[in-house]
Amino acid sequence: MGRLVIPAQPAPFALEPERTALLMIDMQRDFLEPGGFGTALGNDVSRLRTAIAPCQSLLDTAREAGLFIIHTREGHRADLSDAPPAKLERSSPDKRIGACGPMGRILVRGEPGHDIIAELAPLSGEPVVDKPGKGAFYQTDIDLMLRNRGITFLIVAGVTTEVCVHTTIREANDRGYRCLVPGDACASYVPEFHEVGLRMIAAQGGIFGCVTTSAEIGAAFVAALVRMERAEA
Ligand code: TIU
Repeated sequence: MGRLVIPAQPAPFALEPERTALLMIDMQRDFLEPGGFGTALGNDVSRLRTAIAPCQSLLDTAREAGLFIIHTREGHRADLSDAPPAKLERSSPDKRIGACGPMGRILVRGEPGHDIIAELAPLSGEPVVDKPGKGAFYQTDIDLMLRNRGITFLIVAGVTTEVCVHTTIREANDRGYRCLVPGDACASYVPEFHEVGLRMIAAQGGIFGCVTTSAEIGAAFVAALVRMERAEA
């Protein structure tokens, strides 16, 4: 497909599609639907729904372009042996990780709440990485999977902007990946944190990466696909 340049802040982001992966971070029922971990933490989970349509559009673009797609899920083993006591103790016993809620045990693997929302269900061939922490690189094999594919560019979307998306971008940036964040495909329970979180990524010359929109990414890939079809005709 050749090199693509996507308008972004603080500067246009050039990527090679063959070396680019889309990371969909934690678009799980536990965060986006009422009665899960997000609710247990005292949040209005409806705030995250703005990211769903832009994430669907990114998935359509990535699937059409043949990008490597990885979905992540935050959660723990049923015996909670991989959940640090400091993380468990943060909430009251009836609302903490492992407690029973309307979508099963909160943030536990295999429970209904741990699933990715139906609107963004992974297709077969799209790996799902289960992570015990906020960052997608901490105690997972995602780095190995990306390096095996020669991936150096990451498009990172999902929830929440200032928690799991930010932590993942910081981890990726330190490992040498070039990160692009479509801001509208991320969301936070706290709108101010979303805005500031995006500004923090692009500040200081793009200290953690570049920020764009799902529409800019879609348009750049559509234009590249059209160029390819014309060249083949
Ligand atoms: N996925 C993710 O961001 N985990 C969180 O716990 N986020 C909150 O904003 N709480």
